[in-house]
Amino acid sequence: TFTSNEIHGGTSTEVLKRSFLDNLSYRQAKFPAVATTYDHYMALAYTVRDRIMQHWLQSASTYYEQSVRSLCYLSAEFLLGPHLGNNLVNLGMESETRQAMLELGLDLDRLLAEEEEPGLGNGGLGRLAACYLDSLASLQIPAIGYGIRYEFGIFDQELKDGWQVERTDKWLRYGNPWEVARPEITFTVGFGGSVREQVDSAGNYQVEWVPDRHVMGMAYDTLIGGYGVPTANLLRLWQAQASESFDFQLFNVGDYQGAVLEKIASENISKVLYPNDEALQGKVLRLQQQYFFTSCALQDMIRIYLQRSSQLGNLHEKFTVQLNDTHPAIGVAELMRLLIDQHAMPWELAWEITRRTFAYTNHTLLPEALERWSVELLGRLLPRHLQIILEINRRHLEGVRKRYPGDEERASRLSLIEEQGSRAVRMAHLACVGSYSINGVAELHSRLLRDEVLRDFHDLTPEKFHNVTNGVTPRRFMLLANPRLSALITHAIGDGWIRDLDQLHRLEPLADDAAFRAEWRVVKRAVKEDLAEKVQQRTGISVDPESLFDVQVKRFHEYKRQHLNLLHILSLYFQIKDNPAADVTPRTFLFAGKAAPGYQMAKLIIKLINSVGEVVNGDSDVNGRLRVAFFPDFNVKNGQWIYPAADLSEQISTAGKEASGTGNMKLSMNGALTIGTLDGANIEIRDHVGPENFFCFGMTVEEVASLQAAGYDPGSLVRDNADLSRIMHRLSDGTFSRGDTELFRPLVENLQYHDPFFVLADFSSYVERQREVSAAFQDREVWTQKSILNVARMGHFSSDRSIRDYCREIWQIDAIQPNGFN
Ligand code: 26R
Repeated sequence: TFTSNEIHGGTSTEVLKRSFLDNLSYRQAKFPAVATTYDHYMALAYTVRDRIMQHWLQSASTYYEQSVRSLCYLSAEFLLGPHLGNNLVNLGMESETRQAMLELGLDLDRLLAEEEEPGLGNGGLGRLAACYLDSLASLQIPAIGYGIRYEFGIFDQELKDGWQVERTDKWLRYGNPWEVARPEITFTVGFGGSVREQVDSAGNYQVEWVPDRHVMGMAYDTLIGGYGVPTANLLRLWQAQASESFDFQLFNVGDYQGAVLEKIASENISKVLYPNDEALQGKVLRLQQQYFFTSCALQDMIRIYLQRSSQLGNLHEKFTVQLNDTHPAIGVAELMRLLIDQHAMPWELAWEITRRTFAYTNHTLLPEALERWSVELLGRLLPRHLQIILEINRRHLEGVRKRYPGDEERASRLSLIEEQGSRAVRMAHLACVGSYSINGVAELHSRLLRDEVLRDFHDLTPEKFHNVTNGVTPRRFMLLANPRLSALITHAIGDGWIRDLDQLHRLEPLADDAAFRAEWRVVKRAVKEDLAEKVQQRTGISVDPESLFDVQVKRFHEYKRQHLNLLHILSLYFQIKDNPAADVTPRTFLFAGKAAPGYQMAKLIIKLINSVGEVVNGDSDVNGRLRVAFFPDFNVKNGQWIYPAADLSEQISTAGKEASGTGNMKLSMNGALTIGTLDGANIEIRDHVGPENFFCFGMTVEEVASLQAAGYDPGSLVRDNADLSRIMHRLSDGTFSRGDTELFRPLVENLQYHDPFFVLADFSSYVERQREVSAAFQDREVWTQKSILNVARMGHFSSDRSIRDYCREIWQIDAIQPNGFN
């Protein structure tokens, strides 16, 4: 017999079997003879969750007793990926679990495959938030992640005739064993209505916001356990629920149908993730989502604070709030409202606390992704917040005018309100004024923020500006995704690298060890075979594990230039057509990624990849030397298959456009060499791995700017380059579209006449560097050496390093060991 502690916390094979069978009976309500694989997955998930729960209870009670300073990470997206495998890795119980399942006649890998991943994010920004949660827990930093429990996450992608088709993601359909519903933690969030101003009996000026609608936010908690430590933190996601008490009773007496419809409208707020990145739509539902989760998070933070203290004057000492881009930036106005209207605080004190509470991370420089909300719309949805924003702006501009007398242009540039055209609130400006820290996500990006996009704010408050280069978690993206490589590394240098990624440097001498290089190649070969099998299953295309795996996986966007990659494929293809006996290095071009459903050009690029693939893959002159495959439905799970198998990582955005990139890090950490522009974190990756182990090409930010200024004429590049003009011609003559000369015209014309992302300008440089890649791959010993050196020198790009930077430079938060585990 086992104690309760053992049943819920033990990790021996015997106790795991017992807990698993208990959960199958008492939580999943199944007897063994009728239990499905999914039931087994659920029973195992509950078993694992209990083990993290113990850690969380210890951590939470320690945080409470010691009244620690904590981080609130506010993000509209958390792209977590499957939990089960990651939790087994972090708890260090994978092999015991595998054994326990085996003894029960079950295969752990089959159970792992059952999990429907929570895709509550679009791409980089959401996945970064998930990596940071892993590092915060692993570094034992008291933290809460706050976001939205979307019922439908990012859509599932299918391909039909080479086109992207979107399918709704019903991730909650069969239940979610990882979350704990907290109906007792529910807050009210108001919308609309009006603001009443009055003078009370004591002569005090009073403001009262009377919303015309209320929605409830209910908490759902997911535990995030650290790697190899007894610490766990919370991810608290808010679900919208109709509020019976306010609307149902008060406003809808006698109109039952209408009341139910209104209930549905309220619950729509957390229904679906907006699948657009980097292009604003200005939809009111999106602003409702942003305000909804931000208000719930701040109310929850104040509730927790008031458990230990009776007045809010020191709120900023116990909490700091990181804004993941401007999506939660309305929080600046909301905290002011809560302090002033709900807690009777004077403006000056409330402003002091607010400014010392928030810190802001910017994730994009693209003008179309900078959030602006029309004053009219914001005033209708959140009249009190608009009033507060205008007052913040009045005081802010008063300070600006005092500092720069007569400089009205500067004042209008710094204003929170854009006055040209229809008036709009600039959310990035609100975030800058209402925070104590502003940071970019890679050195180049932070410099461009300081010198260009937020230059006037830098002039005003240079001390607020920081850089924190992004990082990714080696637990998920090395240990879990690539167990073979991880075992080889651990065998060579011990397992300290998993918590301290700089220890990978110890691999450097082994790059010169022929026996180690051979083992490295055995691993790479094996993971390429695994991926080849998946590619065959998902696409029907057979690829040769011996060929160079050339991988570009990320969201589809013109600035990321998947079409530049395509132009290179076409240049190789026509080279073979000209001379079928040409000596070409066999390559498999693998693409994966989703396009925003409304982004026609991105969808056309996906179609073109598949169309080119059809022709190239079926051409007997090519004879299998080139293969083009599009792996459908790129998500965290599929990424974990792809990253380990890449030889070459394509990071080819127009310089100055990719804020950081994080896929670049995941690929390089798994031994891919990069072909990349001097953009985002590519620059720092190149500095770390050494320029001789990185294929750099293309214009610099400065060169892009001067070409732009001089007047860029892409058409002349086509005319002057025979290779390029043939490619452009063939794209529009029906060669890749079964005779249809119209299909790809929008793409071809856009490149010929506009080329806003300088694809053609970087083409020759790219093709030239790709020739070097092909040659380098022929010498496997040298290639392997470079691959090992890439991994050995990527320690800097662990999200542990990023979180340490944030803790030291921005948050001033220390690690805490849970009591009872010392
Ligand atoms: C406003 C709305 C349309 C919107 C804009 C942008 C919604 C979502 C986004 C996503 C952006 C901000 C994003 O994901 N940016 C990426 O952040 C990563 C993490 O910092 C970077 O690595 C990556 O370069 C950047 O594009």
